[in-house]
Amino acid sequence: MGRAPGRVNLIGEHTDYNAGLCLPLALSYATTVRATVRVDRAVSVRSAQVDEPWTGTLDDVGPGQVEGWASYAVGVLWALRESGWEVPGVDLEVDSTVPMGAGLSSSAALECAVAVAVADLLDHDLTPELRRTLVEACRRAESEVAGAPTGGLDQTVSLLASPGSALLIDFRDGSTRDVPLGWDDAGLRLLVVDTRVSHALVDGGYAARRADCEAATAALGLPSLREATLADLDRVEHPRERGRARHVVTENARVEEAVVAIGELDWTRLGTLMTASHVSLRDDFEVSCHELDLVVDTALQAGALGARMTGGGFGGSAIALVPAERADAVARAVDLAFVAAGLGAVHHLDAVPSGPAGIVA
Ligand code: GAF
Repeated sequence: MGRAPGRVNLIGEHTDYNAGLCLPLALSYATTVRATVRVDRAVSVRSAQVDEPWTGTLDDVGPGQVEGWASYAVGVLWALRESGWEVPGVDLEVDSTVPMGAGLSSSAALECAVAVAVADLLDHDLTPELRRTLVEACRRAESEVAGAPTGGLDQTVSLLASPGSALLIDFRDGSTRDVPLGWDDAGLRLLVVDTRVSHALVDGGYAARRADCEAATAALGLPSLREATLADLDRVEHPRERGRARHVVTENARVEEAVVAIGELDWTRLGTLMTASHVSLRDDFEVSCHELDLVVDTALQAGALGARMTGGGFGGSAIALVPAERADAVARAVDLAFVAAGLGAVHHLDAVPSGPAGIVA
């Protein structure tokens, strides 16, 4: 059975499709996929969570051919075939503890669990090189079949994470490095608050942000925003595009600083950088929302060292770095703030830095 984790991004948001830096970690919440080979070319996908089974054949799967949640699963079969694999007809049985629509990468967890399950069926060893092939197949499934033009962060961490570490990903050259997280020893925990406001990356907001970044890159005449400096930004005439670019440039710098802070066990500094990232996403990139801002502000008032939205935004989850003895108080303060604001109840989860996708019994 294939198993792949969801993720939170500690810092480095909306930088992946700008050849930038990200620092996500895999969660203990994961999706499993049992793949059974068929003798014909039929494909079926069933989920314990979603009552919408999909059936078809390998030939029915491709860009523009499948809609809904199953497109993320069967899109991987298409992408693996595109990369030259002889994928047989399969029955896929999906089960998951990754909350859907919470910005915790349930889609990538599904794709990566399908990918490792199929790799196992075909007797491929999960070598580091094969894992990178699977990252690319899952990314193609999501953008070309499911129609969500995402940047690769989620699939990369789901397939390449290490337990106890965040994964520094440099999207300029695709390189990755483990960044061990020692906050347990300092008595800290990373809390996740799912606002239960659903977001969908196939909606226009994400694609519009990408388009703004591309326009700013073109205005600067650079290969990507990774090459841009703050001083360059005056040359981006459109204020909205300038704000998007400012977020990306400052966010890359914050990721570099965060890696240093983690290495120096400077958790106060890490918290400050996380909060600055949220402000930049809220004001310059405009992907936060009232509920995410409320979680962040409330968590900070209740004693968090830092807090920010995580993932694509427009709803989903926020994270907060908190002293363990303040964790309950922070969670209760958020609950009360939501009641006071007349909003629905949030879900509280824990971010335990976990291992990557693999095969389980
Ligand atoms: C979503 C996307 F899927 C990622 O590729 C990334 O762009 C993220 O939003 C924002 O950092 O999770």
